[in-house]
Amino acid sequence: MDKRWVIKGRGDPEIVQQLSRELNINTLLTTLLVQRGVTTFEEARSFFRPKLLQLHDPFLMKDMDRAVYRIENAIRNHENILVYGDYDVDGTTAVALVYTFLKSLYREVDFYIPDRYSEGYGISKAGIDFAHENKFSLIIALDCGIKAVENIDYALKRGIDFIVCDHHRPGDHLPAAYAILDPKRADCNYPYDELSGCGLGFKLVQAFSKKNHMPFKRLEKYLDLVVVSIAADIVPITGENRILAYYGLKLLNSNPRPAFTAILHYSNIKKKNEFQYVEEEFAFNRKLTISDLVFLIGPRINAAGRMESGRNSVELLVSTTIESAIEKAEQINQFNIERRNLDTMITQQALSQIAADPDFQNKKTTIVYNPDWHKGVLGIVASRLTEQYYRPTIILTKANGLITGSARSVKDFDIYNAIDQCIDLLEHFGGHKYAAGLSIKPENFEAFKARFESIVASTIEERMRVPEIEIDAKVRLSSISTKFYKILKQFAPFGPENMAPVFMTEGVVDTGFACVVGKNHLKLSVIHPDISGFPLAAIAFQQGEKLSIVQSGRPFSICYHVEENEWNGHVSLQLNIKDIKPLAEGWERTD
Ligand SMILES: [Mn+2]
Repeated sequence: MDKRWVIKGRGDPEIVQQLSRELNINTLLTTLLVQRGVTTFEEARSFFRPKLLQLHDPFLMKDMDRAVYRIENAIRNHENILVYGDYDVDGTTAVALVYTFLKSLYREVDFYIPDRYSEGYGISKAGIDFAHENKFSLIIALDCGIKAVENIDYALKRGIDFIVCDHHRPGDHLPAAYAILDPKRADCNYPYDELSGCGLGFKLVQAFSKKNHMPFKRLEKYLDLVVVSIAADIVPITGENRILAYYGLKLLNSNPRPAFTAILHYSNIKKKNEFQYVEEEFAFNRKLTISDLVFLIGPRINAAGRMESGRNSVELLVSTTIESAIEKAEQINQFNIERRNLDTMITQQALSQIAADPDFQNKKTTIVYNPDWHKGVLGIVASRLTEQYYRPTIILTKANGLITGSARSVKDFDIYNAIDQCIDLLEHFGGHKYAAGLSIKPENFEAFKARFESIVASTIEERMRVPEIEIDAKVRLSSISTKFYKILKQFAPFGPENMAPVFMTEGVVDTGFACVVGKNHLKLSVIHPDISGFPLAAIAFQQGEKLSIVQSGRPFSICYHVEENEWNGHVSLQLNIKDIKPLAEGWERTD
């Protein structure tokens, strides 16, 4: 598929120059810093050297004092405490964190994860009934609860108090919880509002420890859970999240809890897609990155919630010995294999449905429906089809008499808005700009399909129909040196709002040995034809079809990440090429 290359603005040249002098590094590196919002010497220092001491005081959060007081009181009065969380990665890591922390101080603590299918997202009546029957009088809700106005009233009537720790946007009314920790509350002045649900759980235990004069050191062992939640929930890796992610990764790479050792054991890290070739052929060692957590660890924790119960995930996360973790991880790995098989099968069925539609080429959307598909993997399949055809996509199945499914969008197109214009045809609908869920009565389905297609067709801009590669800077190959990379590496951890930089270089040629290796990967070595310099090794994963551009003898342009490649103990730089175009083709600029 053709991609648009879009070059980011370079930032204020005066600030770039000034920062460059102060830090004594070149303007290419300072441009990258300024693009990431780092504009002063002080900001650069904390960017390159994140410190746990820079974490905000948890008591700056609205209601934190009340939350801590209520927990202290519960312990003093021997109340039963129930830690309640969502079934996804963020929810289960949050529960594991708060549950183990409290359990290390106090016996009468248990946890509860609602069933994805029978109870659904958020605080359920079934969960409250469970608490009531088992004499819990305090529920700490993590990663959910901010909109549970009715069910928290239901709990209150049964003598159960709630502490809500949620990072979702509140509705018009807050629930009648004893304390509500949510940095997105209008009346909360906490300096950072992008924490994950598990990050909020961490702030709660940080506050409890601080008030009770427990050393911060005792909390560091929970940071692996926090970084996994940050990665899986796709929150920005900025501010406080960046500090938590930095130390969380450090812990995961040095001394992970048994659960993560076990999950990695089953995920055969050598099979990661982007490094497929390198790792199948050579032994390749490197540290875990945020994207490993997204692609290897996250799906395995999620699989339990999708296929059986999120309770399994929490039990794995809190295991204290490697033996018990391996046992549970094996089971979860089975769920993940089942999930993957379902996902592959449904994707194939969806693709053949599309192939059988003679009108598909003329449409601007992808909508596929099969009453027999498993609801738990529809979102994943929708994402896959969005990648494949690059259109607003809806995948549906039948459940409880309704046609119900998941929607995914392409960059800049607001699918929530488009579906919202069909609201009169829908039974349920929720979500945000890029992802939504909906259900429709069967008799309204045809009308919905037609209206959704016509709304998308009349509102989507031409540019949104072509995937885009955002380029941080245009550079000469001579800028890419070991010294440059040594500093670039310190921009990590990479993730949303601090992505690994993409560079573009125009007018390079191959040194003559380009070839296709492994599963359609293009291996080449690039150089500027008119400037002396060393050739740089490059690999373009799954782009074997571009061999002809490279072998044409004419200069071409590349955009790429810079990486380190370790081979036989020898470390060298390698360009990981995202796209290749003949030199004549243009690019855009977003100054
Ligand atoms: Mn969350």
